[in-house]
Amino acid sequence: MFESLQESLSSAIRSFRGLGKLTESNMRAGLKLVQQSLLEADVSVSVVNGFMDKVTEQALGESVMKRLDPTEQVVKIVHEELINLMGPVDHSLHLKGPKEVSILMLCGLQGSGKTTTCGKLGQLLKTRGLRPMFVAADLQRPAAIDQLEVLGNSLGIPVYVDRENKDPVAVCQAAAKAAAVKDVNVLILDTAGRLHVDQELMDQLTRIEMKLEPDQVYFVVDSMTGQDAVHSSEAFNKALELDGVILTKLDGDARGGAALSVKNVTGVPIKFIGTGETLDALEEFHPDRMAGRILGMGDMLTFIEQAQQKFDQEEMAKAQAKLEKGIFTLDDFRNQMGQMKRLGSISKFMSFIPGMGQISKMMGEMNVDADDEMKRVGGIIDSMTLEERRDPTIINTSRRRRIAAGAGVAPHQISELIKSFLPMADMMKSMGSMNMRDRMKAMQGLTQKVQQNPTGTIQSTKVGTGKRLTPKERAAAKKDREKEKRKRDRDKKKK
Ligand SMILES: Nc1nc2c(ncn2[C@@H]2O[C@H](COP(=O)(O)OP(=O)(O)OP(=O)(O)O)[C@@H](O)[C@H]2O)c(=O)[nH]1
Ligand SMILES: [Mg+2]
Repeated sequence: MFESLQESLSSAIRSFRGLGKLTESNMRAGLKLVQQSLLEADVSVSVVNGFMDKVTEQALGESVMKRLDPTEQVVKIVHEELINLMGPVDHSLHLKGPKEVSILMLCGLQGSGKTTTCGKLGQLLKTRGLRPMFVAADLQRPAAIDQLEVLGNSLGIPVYVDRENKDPVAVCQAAAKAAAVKDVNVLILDTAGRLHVDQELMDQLTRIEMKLEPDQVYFVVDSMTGQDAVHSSEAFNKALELDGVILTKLDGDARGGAALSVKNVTGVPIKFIGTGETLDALEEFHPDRMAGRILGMGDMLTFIEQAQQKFDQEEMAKAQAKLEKGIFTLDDFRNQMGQMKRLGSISKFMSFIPGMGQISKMMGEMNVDADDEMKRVGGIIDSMTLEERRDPTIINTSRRRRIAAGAGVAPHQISELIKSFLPMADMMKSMGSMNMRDRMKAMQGLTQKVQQNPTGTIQSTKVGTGKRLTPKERAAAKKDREKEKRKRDRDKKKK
């Protein structure tokens, strides 16, 4: 999401970091880069100007320049102003009590994602224990009704359809009557779209709004259309009282202009974002998390929330109990990877983890696929014996060769896996006994490390373990390594 904006903003921030001491003139130069990034991301010019005025005023203030860490302060100011720009957002759907019928009305231009979003909202309401019904109020195309019916069938949500009626207002009114009888407590109106904002469409929507008095009216808009999305939101907000914007297709390569401008230009906040074609790809929009994502700080909270929904709670509790006892083996690692898979693509979820955005991009450039990598690692662990998984330090050359043959990889890849696993295991173990606050702090420390050195593997801070190799063990390890190298050279020659 917003990769190019993320990239250009991080490079603007790096330019501050490279400066050593900040002066007014190089601060201004750095801020100019921030401004450019926003303009390139298609944020509307007036929004950028207002934003930069606020940021500049604070950044050049005495309190910032005098601090030991002015760059961090600038990042903090930009972060806070981004949050102010997009928020605040009230996520409540403002539904009536469960015994009454509430109405959500979706409107938007053609192809913006209204019908898909109906499905996503329907599913969300169901998981909240409500009983939604879709209303086919798009009578422009007969296929629109079919699309909604298919959607309703797949979700087990009833659909109110009247193919004879040509007046969407009458259809909605009849649906509201039917809802009372049908044991339904939320109606979701799927209205018709047009290619452009036109008077006829607006009149139709205003009539529906007047007659049905929906509890919430949402404008569904395609984020890929950039500033046009902002203009159409403005036009719809003039005709209807919009309660929120739902910004779709953020999984594509939208530049961010719409997400950053809508609230400021229209006064209507973005309430939800669509992040994919599947019906679970709807997220509440949190300006603070989005600002964090844009600044490459990752979005741990969304990650944790989605993880909590999808992870097997029992497995997680078992893993946690083990961690508290200071146990984290390759088996546990393998299990966690299995849990991660439930979240879908690993690559997608890497973008949520602080500092990982850049790494996943680099992996992409090097043609390394995170999902393939996970499969490979899984294969290696599968080829180990139980004993080896519990204590990988017992893996010597012959064991390594056996595992490599089993997993179909080169022996040095086993060593690499173990080398990166051990510090991670240390970290996991030390976090196991922490409370949530300390854990977040540890995560933050890790984030900073990754940001300073995004390509490096995670380095564990050395702590005395009391265990040292004896000279004899060291010599044996060295011999092992040399033997391994000779074998590799031989293999290479053979090829
Ligand atoms: N990638 C992605 N695609 C989406 C998202 N939301 C909707 N789409 C796709 O956008 C296309 C149009 O979606 P619809 O829901 O039919 O749009 P609509 O606004 O109902 O269109 P009309 O009824 O023709 O006005 C479909 O191919 C959807 O799968 C999203 O968040 N991400
Ligand atoms: Mg539709």
